[in-house]
Amino acid sequence: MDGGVSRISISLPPDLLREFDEVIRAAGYEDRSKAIQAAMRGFIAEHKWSGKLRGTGVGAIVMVYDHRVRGLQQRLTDKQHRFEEVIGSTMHIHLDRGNCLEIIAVRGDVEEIRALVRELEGERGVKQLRLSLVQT
Ligand code: NI
Repeated sequence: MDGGVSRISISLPPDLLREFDEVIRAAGYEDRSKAIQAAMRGFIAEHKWSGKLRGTGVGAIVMVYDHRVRGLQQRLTDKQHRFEEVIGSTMHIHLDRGNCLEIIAVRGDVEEIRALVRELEGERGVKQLRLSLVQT
């Protein structure tokens, strides 16, 4: 299939699509397909790299979420308590009326850290989440 294209159909929350369109317009992308290709390449690179890590690591989870989503703050805190073994400390910054930034310092079993990330990013209202990890 060299040079060919595959067409896919995906389902998205309308808010996510609207925000994506705003961002790609500001970034100068001519169409969604090109922007989604770039996003997918970034995603693949990030996961391929971090997916190779085994054993123990140290790093940080950087997360932005909307604290106005009902119960979200409580659920995020509960989850962090369940993973206290890999969390060193959490810094909370109130960004504006609605958004909070949390920087969670992590260390320990990489599988456990990834499990924490999956739990957090699965919550509605979590707008962005990045994991930076280095092997120890
Ligand atoms: Ni806050």
